Amino acid sequence: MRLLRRHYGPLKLAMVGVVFVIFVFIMHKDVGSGSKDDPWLKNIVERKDQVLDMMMGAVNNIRDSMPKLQINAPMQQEEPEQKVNSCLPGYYTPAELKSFMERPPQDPNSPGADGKAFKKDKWTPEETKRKDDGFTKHCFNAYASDQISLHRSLGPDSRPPECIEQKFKRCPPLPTTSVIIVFHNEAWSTLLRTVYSVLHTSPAILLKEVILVDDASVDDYLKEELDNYVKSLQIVRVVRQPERKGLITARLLGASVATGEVLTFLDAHCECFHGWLEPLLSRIAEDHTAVVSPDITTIDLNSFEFSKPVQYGKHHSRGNFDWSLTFGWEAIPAHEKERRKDETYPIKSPTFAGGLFSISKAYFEHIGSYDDQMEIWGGENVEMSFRVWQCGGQLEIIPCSVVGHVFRTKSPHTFPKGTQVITRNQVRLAEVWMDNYKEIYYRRNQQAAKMVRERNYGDISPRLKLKEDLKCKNFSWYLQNIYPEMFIPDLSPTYYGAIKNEGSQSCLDVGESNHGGKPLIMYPCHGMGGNQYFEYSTQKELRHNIGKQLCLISKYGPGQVELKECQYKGKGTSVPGNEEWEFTKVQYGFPKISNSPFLKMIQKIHIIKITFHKKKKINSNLAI
Ligand SMILES: *[C@@H]1O[C@H](CO)[C@@H](O)[C@H](O)[C@H]1NC(C)=O
Ligand SMILES: [Mn+2]
Repeated sequence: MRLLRRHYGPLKLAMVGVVFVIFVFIMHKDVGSGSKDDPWLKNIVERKDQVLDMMMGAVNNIRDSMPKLQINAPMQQEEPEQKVNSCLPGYYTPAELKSFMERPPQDPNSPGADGKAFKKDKWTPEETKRKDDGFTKHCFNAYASDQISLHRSLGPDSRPPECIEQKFKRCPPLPTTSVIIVFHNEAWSTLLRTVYSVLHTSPAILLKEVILVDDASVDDYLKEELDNYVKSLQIVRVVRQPERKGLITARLLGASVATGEVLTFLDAHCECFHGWLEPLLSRIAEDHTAVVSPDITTIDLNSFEFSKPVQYGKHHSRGNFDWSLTFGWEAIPAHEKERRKDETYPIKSPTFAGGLFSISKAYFEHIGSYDDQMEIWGGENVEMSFRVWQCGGQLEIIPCSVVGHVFRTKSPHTFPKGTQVITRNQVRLAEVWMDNYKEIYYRRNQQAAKMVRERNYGDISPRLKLKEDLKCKNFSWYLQNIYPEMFIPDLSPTYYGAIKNEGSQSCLDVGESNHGGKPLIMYPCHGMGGNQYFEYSTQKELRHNIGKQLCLISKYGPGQVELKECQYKGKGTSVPGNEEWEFTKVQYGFPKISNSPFLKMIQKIHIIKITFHKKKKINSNLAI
């Protein structure tokens, strides 16, 4: 923040004042001695500029030659709102970092105590019904959550020793934070346990406030009852979005009222582990462009068991994306493992999940917060990932910071305008941040391609302006420098689209979550791309390459075609015979439905019999 703003300390002002008096004096002399038609007049103007330059030069000179301590003091006096950061040498003591609220003593045999699983042997029909209702409404076991204390402890600190022993420098001081929690129809117990968990684990000197942002919940208990309840918690307050607008606008609302130096976003069903906050804030104190996520661990959606961190040998993940612009996790590569000497080192991540993270409030605003024309949810995390990296920031996971989250297998929430808002959000991000690489995405998502053809994704000019103002780097820089492990499909494949069997009117489909190894299926053609997307590459392979480079391979005989990782990986590798496909017969006479290349491929490939290339002439039952 300090780097972004110019400061005019009292010292500097005094200098300006002194020099200005001298300046006025000279000016007086000049004007007094000259007459209107005197050539002096021109000279005075020139001289005025000279004096101004001298004056500014002198001030800057003095400023630059001063020892740093003398410069720092006036800068701090200037911002009376910030607490006077005395910045003593050394490290914060545990006493200084005492949490905002002490956890009440816990009965070790109470349900879910110490982060253990909730267990229950006998269920009355009424309890079973409550449990089922909870699942229907929240897609997690709200009944179990309701039985567990809102204050439950998570047991002893089981993080790696270097995390437990990590000390935090007093200088620069750790920034304060506002914790922002967006909720929509959240269960009472998960929401309040999240809040208490923050209050019980966050140092009082760092926790400015907890802001609960209601994205137009309908349940009564989340209205007045909640307002009244949080009053007793002093630093907790509720702000409301009257209309359901989704996560993005709700977060922007929370950020707009936040007064902490750092914004920390959490979901409404989290529990924070020992010492989760300090490492996040410490990293931002060190580098204000760091956008940092905790290591997110699982709170089981059935039992509410908290998966505790392990001391040694944790295999970390980082965020990635595929060419359908879906976020995912992957193991961190060897070079990143080597860079990290111990667990206190951050993990650089090409993308982030975007649910739980901290960012300097000033930097959040500087870097364009969120695209406020994105709707509801989806794509905003990938957008922010590309933007942060391309515009000079850092996206990192801090393993010493551990926060649990209830991961659900499906969303309990409705999309008021349907799930195409996700596609629309993705198109907006592709148009702004991906340059020509956006075509790779559009080929794989026909709904997106249609939206682009119809220019039906809103105005992106404010985001393009932001990109220009911040002098952000291009997507090819991002791919080369931030995510060199990412494969880049053909920018212009020979053909692409679906492979259709004209007879059965069905399409070749990789089936659900086929990452290679499973046989393919025939399925009604949906024309959306996705699982029915194939590319005929310049090497004559048939590639299904959204998340990985997968190729159609034949077993050199009758039988189903399979999907495997492509053998051809560029220089020094070649396409094996059973991955090479050739058109042998193109049948004409089908009605031309459209000129779009998508349909062209259907017309060309579906009506041909695909047989093996020269090496082994065996028919393959590709489109049966
Ligand atoms: C992207 O930026 C790099 C420099 O970072 C530059 O060399 C390259 O030409 C740019 N590419 C495009 C397509 O503009
Ligand atoms: Mn969540």
